[in-house]
Parts: sequence; structure tokens; C-alpha cells
Amino acid sequence: MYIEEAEEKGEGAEVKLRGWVYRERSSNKVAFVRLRDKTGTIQCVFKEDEVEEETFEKAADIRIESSVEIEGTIHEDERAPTGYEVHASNINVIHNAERFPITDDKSTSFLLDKRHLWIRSGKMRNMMKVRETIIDAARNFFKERGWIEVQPPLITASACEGGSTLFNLDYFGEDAYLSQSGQMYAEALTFSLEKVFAFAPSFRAEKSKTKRHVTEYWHLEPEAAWVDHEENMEIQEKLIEHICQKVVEERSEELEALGRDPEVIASVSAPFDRMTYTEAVEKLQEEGFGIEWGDDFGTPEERFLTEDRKEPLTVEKYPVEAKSFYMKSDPEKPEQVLCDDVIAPEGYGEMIGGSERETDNQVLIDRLKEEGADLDHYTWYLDLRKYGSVPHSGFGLGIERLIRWITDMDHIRDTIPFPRTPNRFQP
Ligand code: NSS
Repeated sequence: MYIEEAEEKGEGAEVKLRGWVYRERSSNKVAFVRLRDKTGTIQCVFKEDEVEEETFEKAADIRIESSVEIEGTIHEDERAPTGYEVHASNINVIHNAERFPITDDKSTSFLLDKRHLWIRSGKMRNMMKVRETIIDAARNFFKERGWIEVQPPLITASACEGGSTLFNLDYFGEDAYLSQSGQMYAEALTFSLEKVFAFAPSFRAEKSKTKRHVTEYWHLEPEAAWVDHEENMEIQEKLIEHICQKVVEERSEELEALGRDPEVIASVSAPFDRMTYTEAVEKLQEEGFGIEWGDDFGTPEERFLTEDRKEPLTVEKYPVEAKSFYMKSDPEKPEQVLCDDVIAPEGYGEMIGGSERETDNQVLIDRLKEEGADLDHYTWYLDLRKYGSVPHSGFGLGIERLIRWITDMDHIRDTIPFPRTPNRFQP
């Protein structure tokens, strides 16, 4: 039975638990074994004068991370961290572990080397549970509204976000790349299924060693026909609001354990504050930032705009030259595009990039040429504008960026079980 079930049975119930030894401490009179399973941890107490000698010795000698079965009775105990403990009568050692290499004083790089073991820690377990809830909530948001989940390919011939961050692949002697974004495929599927979303890994060969970049991340990419820039922003803000509510409903305990006050996340509600890129640049210039209209924002700019906020900020209508080729020109101001970024509060940085899509093939061709792209690779994409093209919009949400903000995690690598960063791709 799971620890959670045992606690539900309550005072005096006979229980048989199995799991791993999380902590262990013993004197010559009593052995404390803190047992861990998928539902939590619980203290199991073996008293020398109450159990058989052999049982006491096994419990007193057990090493951390050994796998065991423990029998006993459950008791409420105010001093126990979870309010319960087990008065143990028997222990069956399934596997007595070797000395566990992870101890309290280990360095970050050691923990990354031992990631396959570190994922058993409380911090990682809480993070993974929150992560699962966030992903579920995101999927359900779209499914409940009739959007269809689709699967774009991960091996591609062309760039979606420019050539500089592509991982090359030898595809039987031809050049291929790991996908940076499923967007172009999601657009193609939009003309088939209207409202679609993809949730898949994206790859970015970015050497930048920052706290918000990984080279492999999970990318949620919704795309919809008949949706314009305004509605696109509304969808993004409602999605974030929905995810925040679900996480607080289902994972408040884990959030608190990770050091995030659930109230802060509970108070996030759409619509968010919005500002145009032009307004943001004016604000930044007033504060002495050396930014010119046309420059993209870096970390310091995003931090300044959001560090004192409790809710995300949506910044819209960036200059054409700062953004990707597929974004629709603003008919009122062709030097800017109908796009937006949703920037997390407290300086956590951009979480979403989205836009209405350009439908004029000549504009697309001119922009691709400016980027120096090989047009042959985009023939299929340009085809989409020839056969029943309609206004459409979409966006990309980096799940790890969202998790980092929601869980108040210092580094993005701790939002995914096995992170990929410029200098690490194992374990
Ligand atoms: O480059 S994006 O801003 N936009 C796209 O890829 C569009 N093609 C998405 C779309 O419209 N379907 O990336 C989108 C998001 C960005 O806001 C981040 O949250 C995340 O993807 N992202 C990353 N997360 C973690 N690590 C890295 N390196 C990274 N790069 C982008």
C-alpha cells in the first residue's frame, strides 16, 4: 500500500508499505527509517525492545536508498513531519543499496553528474509533479475547447526561427536539422483541422549559458484559423490563467515545498497588463537604457519591465527586423508586426512568443530572401498561401520557462528531469 493510503486508514491501522529508504538514523535503542514512495515519505520507528533482534539489526544497518518492505501500525504523532509515523514490526530488505553518493554537501555539478539519482530528491519530485500538472492543464485547456492535438516532425529541412540556432543532422548524406519549432507544420495542419496544438520537444543550438536557456525544451504550439492578433493574445493570457489555477488547486503543497507562495500564483488573472513595444522602449529610454527602436529586448530590458510585477506582462507589435519572417505586417504601421511576447513577472523572462501569420506570399518571399534562406526549402510552406489561405495565428510557449516562474526555480535546468545545456548532454 502507498504511504498516502496508510495515512488515510489512520490511527492503529495495520499497514504494509514498500519503497526506498529516504533517511536513516539509529541509536542502540531505536532505529528510524524514513520511507519514501511515490506519494510521500513517512517515518518508521523500530524499537529494540519491541521487535525481533534480527529485525532491529536490519533496520539499524540499512543504507539510504535501499528498497524495502515495512510492516507495522500507523500512529498519529504531532512531532512527525507528516503528522503520522509507523510503529514498525518487520522489515524485508529487497535490495540493500551501496553507499549512496549524494549527501547534503554536494556541489551543483556533482548533482548534475548524478542526475539519474538526484531525481529521487524531494525538490525534483515536487518539481516533476508540478510539471505534470502544468502540462496536463495546458493540454486540457485546448482539448476542452475543441482543439485537436497534432504531431509535427522533429527532423526538418528548414529553419523556422533563423539558421543560427539549428542543430545539424546527417540525414543519409543530406543536411537535415532538429526542429526549432513545429509552427510551420502546425500552420499546414490548421488548414485541415482549424484549431490545433502541438506539444513536442524543440531544439536550439544556443551556446548561451543562461538560467533560462536549455538546448532541448518542450514547446507547446497552438495554431488556429480565423484567429487574429487580438484573439491570439486573449488565448495566451487565458491559457496561463487556467494553468495557474489548476496548479494551485492540485499542487499547492508541492509549490510551498519548493518555496513558492501559492497565493501569488492563485492571483494571476487574465487579461494581463499590455504595452506596445514602442511604449516599452520609451519607458526603457526614460530609465537610461541605451536601447533604440528596432533593437530586440535582452534579459536586462525584460527584467526591468517585469521585476516588480506579480502578473505576466504582454508586449505587442515589435519591429519587423527584430522578429521572424512569418509574422504579419501591421497594416497601420508596416514597420512593425502583429506579434506579442508574454513576459513572466519577477524578472523570469519571456515565456511565450506569438503572432498573426503573414498571408501575403510576396512579403514572405522578400523576408526569407533578406534572411538569406534557401527558398526551395520553403516551397511547401508558401503553397499554404495558394490554396484557401485564411487569417490565422499561433504561438509558442516554452514549458520549462513557465515552470521556472511558477515554481520560483533559480535555474531552468531544474524544471526538467534530464536537462540538455551547452556543456552537458548526459546522463
Ligand atoms: O522562438 S520563439 O520565441 N517562437 C517560436 O519558436 C515560434 N515559432 C512559436 C510559434 O509561434 N509556434 O520560442 C517560443 C518560446 C519562447 O517564448 C520560450 O518560452 C521558448 O519557446 N524557448 C526556450 N525555452 C527554453 N530554452 C530555450 N533555448 C528556448 N528558446 C525558446
